[in-house]
Amino acid sequence: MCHGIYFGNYSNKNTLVQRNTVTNCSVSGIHVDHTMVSSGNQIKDNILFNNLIQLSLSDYSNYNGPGATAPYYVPSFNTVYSGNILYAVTKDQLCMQQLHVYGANWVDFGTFSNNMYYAPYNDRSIFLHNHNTTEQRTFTLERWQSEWNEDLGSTRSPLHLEDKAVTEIFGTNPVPNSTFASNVNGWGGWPTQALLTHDQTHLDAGCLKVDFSNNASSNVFTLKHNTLIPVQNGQWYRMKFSIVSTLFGEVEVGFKGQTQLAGLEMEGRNHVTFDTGRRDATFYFQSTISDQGSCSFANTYTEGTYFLDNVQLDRVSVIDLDPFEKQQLLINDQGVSQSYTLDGCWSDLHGGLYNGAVTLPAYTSVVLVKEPEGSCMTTGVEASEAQADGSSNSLYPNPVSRGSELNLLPGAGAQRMVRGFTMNGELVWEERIDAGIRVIGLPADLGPGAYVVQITEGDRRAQQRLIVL
Ligand SMILES: [Ca+2]
Ligand SMILES: [Ca+2]
Repeated sequence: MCHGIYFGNYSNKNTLVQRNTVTNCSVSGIHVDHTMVSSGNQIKDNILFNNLIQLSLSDYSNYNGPGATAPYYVPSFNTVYSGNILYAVTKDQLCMQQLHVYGANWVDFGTFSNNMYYAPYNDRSIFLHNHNTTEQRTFTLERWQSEWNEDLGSTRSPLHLEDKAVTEIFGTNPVPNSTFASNVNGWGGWPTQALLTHDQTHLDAGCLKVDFSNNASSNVFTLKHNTLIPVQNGQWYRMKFSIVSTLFGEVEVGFKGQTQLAGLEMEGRNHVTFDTGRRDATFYFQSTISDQGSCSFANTYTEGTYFLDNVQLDRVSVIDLDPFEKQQLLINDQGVSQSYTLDGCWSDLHGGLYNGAVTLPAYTSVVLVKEPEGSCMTTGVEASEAQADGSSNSLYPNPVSRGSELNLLPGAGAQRMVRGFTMNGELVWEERIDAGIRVIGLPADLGPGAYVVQITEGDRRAQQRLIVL
């Protein structure tokens, strides 16, 4: 067990753990184990970054030390957790884990406030495990706040990052009736007590509504499209969809092959949260089967209602993205302030912007998140404009206002192809430009942010970063 800071298994009272930085631990940053006499402990203002679990809580040691009395269950503790930064750098790390060892009822481990639950690659960042009942639950911060009435002043990362980038898309989306423009034909599921209806009030110009509250046949409803589509062993796929609901819940999603119908196997199994906030979910998997099958969405009758739209399953080529190119921890372990050189524009979790350098006071640390260059430019942090990546400036104005026109420098007079990618490498804009055309309109739905625009003319290709304001 590799914990950065461990509350011992004997007796801890009135202990303050404050303003520490803990990083790179193979288990937890801080492990707050409790005994039956644990009292008055506080975990405040710590920075926990890139540990497998940032903050781990348990009542495992209730069996140990003074006061230990069978059956060792304590319903609540008065431990305080406030002002901590809990930063999960990869999709497999957690912001908080709680192990509830001795009772069927959940333990209240104390008071939680003003923490930052940052998990840009997976917003299901809070995990509770009851060893007594074996129940496991995973929460977004919003659901944890709603159901536990804790952490009401706490925040989560505004970012949703992907761990891969698409370098090529093969063919067109094979999912039938994927946008539900006028009906939900071609979709069905089991058990038949679930109601599938066409809804025009959520998501994009028509979507599918699932309503499943009658569990006479099964507690779980599985939604699929009826026409089978193929996957090939060893190929990568990108599954995308939009989802929203009127309540908190989850869908288990993936691709179910015909050869997998009798069992629990599926390709690319994932869990995606739904709630009142729209999610545009994207994930990737490498198929282990060559088969025909369907995209599959399963939910329980206690979380029975959701709206679904824009279902895609594209065969793609992908590359892995390094999460440390977008997130970093700087630590000053010296007794004097120090300056650190930065590559480009970065922000701290409180919104402070740093361009080119950051200065840390003695014995402090900071978590920084990469920002588009435009963030520093438009706030005047840096006077000079950042240059495009390795190419001539072929687009202007840059930055450009959303929805306005963009000038292209004259080409050789041939037809050109313009492609726009997000900084994650996702293709969001593709347009063929006739010879001689030098002004093009930005797609109306291209939102503010940084993009890479690639212009191909014959066998020449130039690319440039474009900031949309
Ligand atoms: Ca509490
Ligand atoms: Ca639609």
